[in-house]
Amino acid sequence: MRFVLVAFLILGCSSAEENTKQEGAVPISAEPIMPGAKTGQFAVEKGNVGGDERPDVWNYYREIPDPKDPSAPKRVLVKKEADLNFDGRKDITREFDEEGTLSREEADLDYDGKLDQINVYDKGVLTEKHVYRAGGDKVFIWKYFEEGKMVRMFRDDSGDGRPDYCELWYAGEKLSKVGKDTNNDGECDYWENAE
Ligand SMILES: [Ca+2]
Ligand SMILES: [Ca+2]
Ligand SMILES: [Ca+2]
Ligand SMILES: [Ca+2]
Repeated sequence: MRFVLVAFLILGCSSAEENTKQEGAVPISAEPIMPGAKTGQFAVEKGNVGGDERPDVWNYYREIPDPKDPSAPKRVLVKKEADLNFDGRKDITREFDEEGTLSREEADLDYDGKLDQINVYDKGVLTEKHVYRAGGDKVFIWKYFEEGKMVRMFRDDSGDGRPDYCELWYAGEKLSKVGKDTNNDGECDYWENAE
């Protein structure tokens, strides 16, 4: 696991450039990656580290005009996908904001084809983490962060996909309140102070 993750990170730095040099980027027209995207607005580069013929890494770029050189538009990385265990199925997706900073990460950590975790970032700092129930397709735990520290944690113990157990934390260090959803509307409404 560590090895393939490292490979992914290294690829993130180098493969795009190398691919461009070697074979040129392959523009895509059938797969716009953002709502409302115009055909041809994005380019994708594919990398292969698995030793077979299939690509394992996909980098998606938005092309923006370069005022210094109008003939060569600049490319901004907007999304990166990778098949970490080389089974042909993508396991991790990372999206980047306009500054090129990580904004969202979706991962299938056990490679069963089902999402296990979503991380949301604001300017590269973690703000939300959603953990899916093992083998299922519903979120089990929601964590919310402020300045990188957990301040709220919600959990779905009943398995209906909505929180029924809640915790409030002081700056990720001290549990402050524990809540329950007593009327089954997906929001905690009965709270006790934590000791
Ligand atoms: Ca895979
Ligand atoms: Ca999974
Ligand atoms: Ca529930
Ligand atoms: Ca409730």
